[in-house]
Amino acid sequence: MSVLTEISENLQQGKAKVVKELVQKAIDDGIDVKIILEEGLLHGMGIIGGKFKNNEVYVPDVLIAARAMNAGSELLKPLLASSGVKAKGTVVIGTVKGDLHDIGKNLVRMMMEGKGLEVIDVGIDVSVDKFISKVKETNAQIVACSALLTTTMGEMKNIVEGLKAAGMRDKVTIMIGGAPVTDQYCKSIGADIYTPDAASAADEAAKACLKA
Ligand code: B1M
Repeated sequence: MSVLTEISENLQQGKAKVVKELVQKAIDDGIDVKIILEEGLLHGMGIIGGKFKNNEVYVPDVLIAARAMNAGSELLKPLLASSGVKAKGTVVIGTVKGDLHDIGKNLVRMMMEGKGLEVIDVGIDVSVDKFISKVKETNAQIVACSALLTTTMGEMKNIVEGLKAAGMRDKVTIMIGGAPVTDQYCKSIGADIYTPDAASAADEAAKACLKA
């Protein structure tokens, strides 16, 4: 079995220590860092994402796989930076104002990172102004908003309106999600993309960054 396949398989099993050792071995063997990232780490995370979507694995499996991915990507980060490999796009993600639920949002972040995107997590209870200023500051192509309460999902409309008022609406793709959110709601507030789960959110974000 190649070291890249071993990285992918151990990542799927959530073996952070082994993944770290294998990534170091791959680096020492002179394998290109981009190949280690794409054919080892991102490959494994992609498989976990697909299984999560199909209910073949559950939240804890994704969390431990993501921890293994982080262990491996920590070693790659400085090498990726010096070899000029850029993230495939930038996403600002957060849970909307008044809402403290972050488990789903964190999963979306991890899956997006698993697609090679740079994800800036602004946390929970995030105001419209904070979303907008972070998008401005980072030139993000995507703003991703999570809401778990029927009482807070209305904040997503305020984010759409806030971006319009700031003259930034055409420059950024607005993605929304969370248990009470629907595609119909997404259309009604003029956001761009609704996805029901973390894996599809990551797929759609990667596609949107390719188009941007
Ligand atoms: Co709260 N809570 N909660 N809660 N909580 C819910 C959401 C609720 C449905 C429970 C219930 O009554 N049955 C209910 C909401 C009712 C409603 O509005 N319709 C509720 C309530 C009422 C409340 C409080 C008001 C309770 C109170 O204090 N009286 C309070 C509100 C606090 C606040 O936010 N201001 C509250 C508090 C809390 C805790 C702090 C205790 C805790 C949150 C801890 C944390 O997140 N760190 C909590 C929890 C854990 C839940 C439940 C049990 C689980 C939520 C969760 O993490 N699910 C939840 C009931 C439930 O959902 N069964 C409930 C797992 C997670 C992986 O799923 O977040 O849906 P989810 O994410 C999914 C998708 O939705 C999607 O991808 C994820 C994975 O595939 N997704 C996106 C999420 N964001 C996305 C963004 C995207 C795309 C997809 O694009 C950008």
